[in-house]
Amino acid sequence: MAKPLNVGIIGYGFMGRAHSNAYRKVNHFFDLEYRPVLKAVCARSADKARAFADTWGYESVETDWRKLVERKDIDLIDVCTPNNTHAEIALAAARNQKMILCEKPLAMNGEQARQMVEAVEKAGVPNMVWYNYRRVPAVTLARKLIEEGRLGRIFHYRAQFLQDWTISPELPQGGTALWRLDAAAAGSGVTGDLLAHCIDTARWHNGEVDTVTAMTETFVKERKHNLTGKVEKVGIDDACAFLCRFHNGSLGNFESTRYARGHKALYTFEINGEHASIAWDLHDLHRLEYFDHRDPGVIRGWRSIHVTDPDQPYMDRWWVPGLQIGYEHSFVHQVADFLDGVARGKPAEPTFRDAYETQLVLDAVLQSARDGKWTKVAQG
Ligand code: SOE
Repeated sequence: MAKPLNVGIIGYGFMGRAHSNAYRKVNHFFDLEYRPVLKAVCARSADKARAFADTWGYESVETDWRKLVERKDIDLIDVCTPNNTHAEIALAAARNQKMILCEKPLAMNGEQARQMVEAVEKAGVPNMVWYNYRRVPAVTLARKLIEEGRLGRIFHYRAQFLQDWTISPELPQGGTALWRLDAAAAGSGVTGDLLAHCIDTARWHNGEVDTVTAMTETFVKERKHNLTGKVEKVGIDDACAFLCRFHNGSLGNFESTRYARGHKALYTFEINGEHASIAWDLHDLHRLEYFDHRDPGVIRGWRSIHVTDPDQPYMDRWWVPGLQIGYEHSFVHQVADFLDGVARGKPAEPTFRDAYETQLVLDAVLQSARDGKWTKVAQG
């Protein structure tokens, strides 16, 4: 029988649901030493917390996260709140010796992230950041192919994350669901929200980023603020594009926007190496496109690998070959890897320290956009 690991989750939005679903499913599909127990959900509104607890099966409800992180019956704190609250909660959770899982981006900026890294490392508590796309089997397979050297020297890493949900100037900023548009709560716009994913995956595939040059734009300059009721200046970036140089000598090209009409969550990447190329698209997440120049000329071409076979990452845990899985499974995989890491005393990536490096790239991108200059990424 797996040992219970008591979870206290803070926040009940989109990510609260994605994580809760993963906690509930993980032991049905993975053989693990630990079993998450949904002990408590915390939200400011008792009614909403109670409704969430009833839906997902949490045993209790808190309305003050400070009480939750002090509770003796909680082993793990899961931070699913807006970005401006991550640091304070994580520091308190570390002081209380809790394991911590934190939503991305880790913090509002590199300095905050550094304090969070120090706190979890000083406390010696397992920690991880929910950069879930690493655990989409096709994305994990891409990393495996790169590690095996199939691409050879890498020349280009290209990624985009395109959405279109904020085009209307009537959309307010701030408050539940719309805090991503409020700079005070989010820190930045698409840079921290979407490019953070692309950077995390890119660093995982292709190593560290040395320098960046970026531009950002805020297309809608003022929006009504849900918390004050007043029309206020918009402080987030609606779009961001940057070029970078990776440490391995390859060139990076990244773009994100919430103004790409027709695209809901089009996260794509393409990697070009001396022998082979790889491409992936979130809208078709179970496929990995692969081109290998070493194939005989008569049959050479892009092949579309349907990632559903048991010898492909994570797929031995699911159905039979040919039957695909989806977005929510990336979170199940992440919990499985975390619990496995706890059992083996070997932390699953990305830890806070790893996510801190991503935060430093985000800082450099935003700095470069302000200065209009190539900017060196600080060393963590
Ligand atoms: C924004 O719309 C968002 O929900 C991000 O916050 C998530 O991290 C991303 O995976 C999907 O888009």
